[in-house]
Amino acid sequence: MHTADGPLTVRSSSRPEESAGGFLLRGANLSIEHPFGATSFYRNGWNSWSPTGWRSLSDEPLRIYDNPERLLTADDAAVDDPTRHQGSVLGALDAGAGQVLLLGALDLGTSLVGADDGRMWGTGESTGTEWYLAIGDEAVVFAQYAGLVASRLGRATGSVGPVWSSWYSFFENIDEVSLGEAIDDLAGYPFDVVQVDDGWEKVVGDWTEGPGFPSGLERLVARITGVGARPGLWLAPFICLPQSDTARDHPEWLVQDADGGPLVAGYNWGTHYYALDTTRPDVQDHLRALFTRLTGMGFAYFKLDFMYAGALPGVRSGGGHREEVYRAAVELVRDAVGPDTYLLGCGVPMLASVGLFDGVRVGPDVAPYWDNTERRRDPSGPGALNSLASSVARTWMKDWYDVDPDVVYFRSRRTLLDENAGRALVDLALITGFRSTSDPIAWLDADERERLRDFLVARPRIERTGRFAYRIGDREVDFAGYL
Ligand code: 9PG
Repeated sequence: MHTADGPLTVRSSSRPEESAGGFLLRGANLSIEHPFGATSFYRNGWNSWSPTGWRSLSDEPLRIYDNPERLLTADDAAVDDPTRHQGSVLGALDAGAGQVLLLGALDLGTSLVGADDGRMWGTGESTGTEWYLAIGDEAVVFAQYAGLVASRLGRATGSVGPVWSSWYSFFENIDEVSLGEAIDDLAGYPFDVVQVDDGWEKVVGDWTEGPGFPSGLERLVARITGVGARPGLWLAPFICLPQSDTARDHPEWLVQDADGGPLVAGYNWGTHYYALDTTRPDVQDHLRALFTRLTGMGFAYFKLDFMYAGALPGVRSGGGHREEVYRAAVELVRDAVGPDTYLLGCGVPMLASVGLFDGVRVGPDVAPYWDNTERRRDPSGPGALNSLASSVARTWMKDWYDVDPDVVYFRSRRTLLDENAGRALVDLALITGFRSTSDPIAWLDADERERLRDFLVARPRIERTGRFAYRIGDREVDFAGYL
């Protein structure tokens, strides 16, 4: 291959075959000598929260530093390498003049793409791993890669309008009284879905109502349909906390580690947590019954969280590659909820979720503050900047699923975000088309309520004009200015 800067030399065990504006290659190890020097590298993280974006090869690699617990939760800890610019599934080099060189895996399985100032490499799990390699206009090349993957793994077809979620205002502090009031206040606002987030359940892993919901989920469903919205619910169905009945009553349900103990799948809620072995028929029965019950109650939207735990390396009773195991488990959920229920994936492995989820979170949690020095070395941590930085670098994934950049804020109370930062989040939601907020109407003044209404119905013309630059209606917005 030739570029304006000189030739590209590709080393692989197979002959490149021309396809889709680039080349198809096979192999466990690919190496490409490139002439671009210490240019920028596009790093893709493994799951929704994993560090993703462009970083100069002369800077420190984009990754999670000094925090093994977060590394396990928010990236592919098993293959982390602090010494290299390397990411999951695909990577790209800035070739100058709007052009990129992209290498991306087309198969499931652990594949890594990395680069230094002379070489880009891909490592796959087997000699049969298929890759796409292309050079050209950035948007075109990413779209060609996305299209090839979607042609293999499919595209879920559900669609959703504006979503109100309880998380970014109330967090786990929800009960039927306070949440019920916030729901009632949404009447007259054109929300498609009202999604109840973490805090409704007894404990993560035991998916029945906690003490704050004595009237039951059915009452909550009625309250939501009463304001003209579809009911949505958060769950993390593939994990359970050590203190859950699920973990205590069914230790045999848990994925094991190499020492024969339950595998620690990650950390949150001030504890470690475990993963369910979804290859077990009894776990499958449990999942089927859970989602049949919740769908039967009237939930039409599920935010399925911490899903990567279903794809972690570990000892499971059944066979199959961990990503195949994950897909089978999500397909089981899909079968139980039916084709018309919207599935939003969060904390999901990005590639392995293609074709299964209608929408996917593409960045870390947003927060009502911009940045936080403690987070400088943890780009997966909550914050508006971290969330925006990953999400704006993953808009090309729209060919795989709806791209959820997380909620926007209109409130001026209980937030440290200034107007500029608030505008950036709103613009990001407008370009992805996924609109959500957690602002309770009661927290908004008249002007903020008006801006929320405008946002919920806005359909501006969107045109991408650069890596991070867009025309939104008649405004020019370059997100590079925020990064
Ligand atoms: C509920 C929340 C919200 C939120 C989700 C998720 O990397 N981490 O350790 C990590 C922990 C929690 C987290 C995200 C990342 O939040 O993204 O929207 O639903 O769970 O508990």
